Amino acid sequence: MGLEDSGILREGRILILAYDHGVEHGPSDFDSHPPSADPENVFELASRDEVTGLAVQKGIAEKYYPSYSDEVNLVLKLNGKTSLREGKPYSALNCSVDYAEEIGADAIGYTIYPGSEREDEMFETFGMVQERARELGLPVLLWSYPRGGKVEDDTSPEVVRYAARLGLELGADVAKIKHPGSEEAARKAVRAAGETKVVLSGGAKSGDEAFLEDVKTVMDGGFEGLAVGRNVWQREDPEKYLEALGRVVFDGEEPGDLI
Ligand code: FBP
Repeated sequence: MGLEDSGILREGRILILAYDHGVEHGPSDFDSHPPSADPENVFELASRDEVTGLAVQKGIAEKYYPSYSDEVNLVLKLNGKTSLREGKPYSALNCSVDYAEEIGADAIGYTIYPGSEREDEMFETFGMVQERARELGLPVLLWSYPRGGKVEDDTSPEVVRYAARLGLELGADVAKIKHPGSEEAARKAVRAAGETKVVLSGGAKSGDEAFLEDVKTVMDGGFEGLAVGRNVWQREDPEKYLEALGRVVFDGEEPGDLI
């Protein structure tokens, strides 16, 4: 199955809702907008037309995806880490590609922290995951997050460009990377990624218009879209915000009057 067959790439665009934060940050991420703590509400959001995929860990997929399999394209996140641990950046596999396929995943998601002293282990595991995903025909989405080691600023244009290139080199269909700060830097990251598609990682919630502006900048720089969590489901009216995001991502509209 290719990215387009999976539905995750639509009209050349990607708008994934990320919802693995219960693992990565813990439930406190849901406190500012309590309805977001209920996965059902997020599956409802992911059922909207603007959304091309929902990225969750396997426990959430097992319990909620069966009721939404017709409306939602599932990106199963295969690894993760909590904010409770200390030590070098590392994200451990907790779900196999085979199991992801069994529960109906349309694609798999995987995080690496290039630069970490544990980079070797993460590359090794990702290599096996990527190959198995190819055998099963599942598209591969890589959360490419340089961190640790020599990485001082994970949003510097050069570090982000490197992250994009790693997506291509390591065999991802989509590389999810940070905002490199400008349209020109976005363009360079896209060029570095070659045939691999590039999407923006959302980050902590910012202003309504400010985030739309960020998205517009990278779209103008050639990104295919975004994979975003807090900047959608932490908002008071996530439906309305998704509609605005959809107009920037799919229709190339200017953020000015959308919110
Ligand atoms: P956000 O849009 O909320 O930043 O989500 C993107 C994401 O990659 C999530 O999939 C993940 O839970 C989170 O960011 C991890 O963020 P970090 O590694 O910076 O804590």
